[in-house]
Amino acid sequence: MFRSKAERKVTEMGYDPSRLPPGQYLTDKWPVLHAGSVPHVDRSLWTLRVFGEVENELTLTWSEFAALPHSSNVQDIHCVTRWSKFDTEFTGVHWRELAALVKPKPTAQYAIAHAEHGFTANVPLSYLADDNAILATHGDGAELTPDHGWPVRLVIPGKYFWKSAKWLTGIELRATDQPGFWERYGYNNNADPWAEERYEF
Ligand SMILES: Nc1nc2c(c(=O)[nH]1)N[C@H]1C(S)=C(S)[C@@H](COP(=O)(O)O)O[C@H]1N2
Ligand SMILES: [Mo]
Repeated sequence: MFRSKAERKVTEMGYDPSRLPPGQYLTDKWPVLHAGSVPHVDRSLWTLRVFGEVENELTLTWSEFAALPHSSNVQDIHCVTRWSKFDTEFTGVHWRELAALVKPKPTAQYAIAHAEHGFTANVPLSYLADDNAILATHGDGAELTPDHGWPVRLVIPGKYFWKSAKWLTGIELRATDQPGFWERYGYNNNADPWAEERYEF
């Protein structure tokens, strides 16, 4: 028995329906979603600043970032607007490569992703340190397109996809939490799709 029409469709598409969080439907496309316009980023001027509760604040240029060890992972992504996409492959730089350089202080408990146009997204630092989190340059085998966050986007695994900031420009470590762009707008702070942590009201 299927819980829903959406689950039956997942099965017809050849997937285990238990991979679909409640209230979601599966798409095989990669939809584009964000507030505002796609920023025009000049990668030769792009920098990534890692700052806050760290021993060594750091600003990396694109060539410095690109020289760090890269890795890949595969994961399911879930947007709060109810689309899910399975088996998305991301390639990029894992947080551990940056952590080794900046040395987080013991007080660092939360990470705020900073992006173009002042966008922010907050998570506990443990979410950023997860094996499947990544500062991605590629998605599904191709360089990210501008609308998916080129040149670098964050991917936070297992949470609604608004936690995964596109057009990343910085990571701030903090001792205390601070709501990001969508969280200030009323989205749930934790964003677990399995618990349907969508909105605060
Ligand atoms: N900078 C920025 N990143 C963002 C957003 C945004 O508005 N600005 N929206 C988020 C939301 S709500 C989603 S669902 C995903 C969508 O990523 P995609 O367009 O690559 O599918 O980006 C997230 N990252
Ligand atoms: Mo979203």
